[in-house]
Amino acid sequence: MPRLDYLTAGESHGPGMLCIVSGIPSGVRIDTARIDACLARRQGGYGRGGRQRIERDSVEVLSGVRAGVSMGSPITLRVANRDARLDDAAKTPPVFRPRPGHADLAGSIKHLTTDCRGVLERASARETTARVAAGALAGEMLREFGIEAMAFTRSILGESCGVEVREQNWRDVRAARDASETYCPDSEATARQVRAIHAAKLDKDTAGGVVEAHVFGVPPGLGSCADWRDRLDARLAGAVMGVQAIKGVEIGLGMACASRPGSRVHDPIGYDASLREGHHSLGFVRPSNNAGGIEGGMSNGQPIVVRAAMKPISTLVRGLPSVDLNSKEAEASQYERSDICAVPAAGVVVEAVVLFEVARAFCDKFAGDSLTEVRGQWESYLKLARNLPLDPPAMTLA
Ligand code: EPS
Repeated sequence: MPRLDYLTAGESHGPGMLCIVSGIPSGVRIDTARIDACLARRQGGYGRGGRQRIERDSVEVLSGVRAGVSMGSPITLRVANRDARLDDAAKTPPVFRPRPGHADLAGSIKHLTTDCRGVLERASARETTARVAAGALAGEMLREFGIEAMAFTRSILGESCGVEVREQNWRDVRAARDASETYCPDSEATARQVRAIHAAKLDKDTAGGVVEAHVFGVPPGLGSCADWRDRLDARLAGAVMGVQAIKGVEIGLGMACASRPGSRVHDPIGYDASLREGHHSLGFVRPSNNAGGIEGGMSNGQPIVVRAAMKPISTLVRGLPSVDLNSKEAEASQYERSDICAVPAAGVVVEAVVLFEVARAFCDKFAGDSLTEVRGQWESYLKLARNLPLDPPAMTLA
């Protein structure tokens, strides 16, 4: 049984984007309509460019699923590119004037060429189509255990919303997000964000922002404090930082922890016996969640909260100071059709990669070839954890 993992392949203007997901147990019902709904959401949001009017992202399942149910073998998902023209040099010409902020300069030097085309085709955020498909697939398994994620736009160009997301209101927040052009659950903040994106467009400029992901239903004990590679916060940060254009990641209170004393950072621990049986927290309650659901590299039963800062898109209509890589003369960076703002889409991508990492930690803890076996592991662990202290009592170190 391989660890839950995935690999993506595909270029922005190649025939399509692929992901191969290994380690999904057999017996998981896979609803491709739900995966397609995530893909459609990723294509949307105010500030997107012309490409999204061409594409109609939808998954084709090439392996690992039989009659809508996972088989325990690698699952291959393919999303076709309608704007496929990689081999047409007239339509996808070489790029010799690298865009500051894009992969163009570093990648072309790395590959010992002055044509940035090959590098930018793979570096393109078109690849996030495959990651959203992988995350949504992992979500199909997690929903069997009551684990769900929701991400939204917190701010764009500093235009911020102050909504507080809790276990009790997150579905309402999600509905408000889905009614917003910028995927922000506050209509006034949405209007300000739309104006800011529009102003950037008029200025031939671009806009970045902050997205925030929450995961609900995660039991305590996913991840590890024993090995830095398995710390859940480290895995989440790596996965989110691995998303194109993300420059900052926070868990819970994040950077703000550094300017508060401990008494105003650490979430008090309480116990509510009425939540012992039916709730994944096993009855432990925390009046605040500054830890973002992770302590010591492990989930603690509270919602997991991850925030990410996206830089503005590096393709500007007006260009930025650059050089021609052949002549080394100063020139404006090359313009290619692009988005003005992809922050709403970034929320969908961050939700997917966060969900995938939670699924990976879940499968590490509750390993099994079939969903039935995984469920058995999950149930027996929760039963033991609920009934602590165990009888006979676990050995303690003197
Ligand atoms: C991107 C450039 C644009 C974006 C693209 C990312 O593509 P194009 O050059 O074809 O207009 O639209 O993102 C997507 C295609 C997508 O589906 O998200 C870039 O240079 O990173």
